[in-house]
Amino acid sequence: METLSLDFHERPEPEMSARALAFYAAMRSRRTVREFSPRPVARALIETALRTAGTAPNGANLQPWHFTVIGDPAVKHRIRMAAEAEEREFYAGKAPAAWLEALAPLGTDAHKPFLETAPWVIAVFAVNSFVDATGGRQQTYYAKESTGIACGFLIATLHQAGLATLTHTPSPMAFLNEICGRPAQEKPFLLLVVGYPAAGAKIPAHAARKKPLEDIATWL
Ligand code: IYR
Repeated sequence: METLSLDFHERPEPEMSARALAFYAAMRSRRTVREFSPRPVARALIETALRTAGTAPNGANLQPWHFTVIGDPAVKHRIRMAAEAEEREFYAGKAPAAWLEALAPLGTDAHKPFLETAPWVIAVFAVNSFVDATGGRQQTYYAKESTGIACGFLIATLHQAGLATLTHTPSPMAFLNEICGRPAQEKPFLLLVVGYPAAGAKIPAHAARKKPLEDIATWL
């Protein structure tokens, strides 16, 4: 195995605490936004956020993710139409009553105008296998987990940059393979809507309530 020296930068403990607290404070202010402004966002910002996503820990370092970044209004329109068709079925009866009840405090429905309003929509795919340099098919490992972590990095970076995001998961999402031209081995994972919030955008109060530490962690 070829090795490299680890570039580890040790910090004094007070600095460690201060940095952790500062990052927590920054992330705590993140909110999922559903009302977007059409204001453009520079492509370079999205590129940096995607490079960050690409640093996520993942199975066997096969980096089993693909991001299709959609800025073309015609493609965004197709995605909106396909997503709304799925969502209409979901809200009109496909979803179990308990699920709809859980969603009620968020006030969501089948209308997804943000898929056209926001400047960028990123379709994220978890890659289950790919064709390697020798032309053989290479299986990946933990594609979903890896892609989930990469999405966390992506969302955190975009928030840190000062942008709003919405993680959107119309179900099923197979239409994304066709629209984005991705092979069947790449499973649609989520749509990330990126942009500035609309002026005066509101969020459901419910979404701002985060569980206290005692409710999400135990110590042994
Ligand atoms: N995909 C639907 C429903 C939905 C599901 C969950 I779980 C949410 O947190 C929010 C919405 C929609 O986008 O409306």
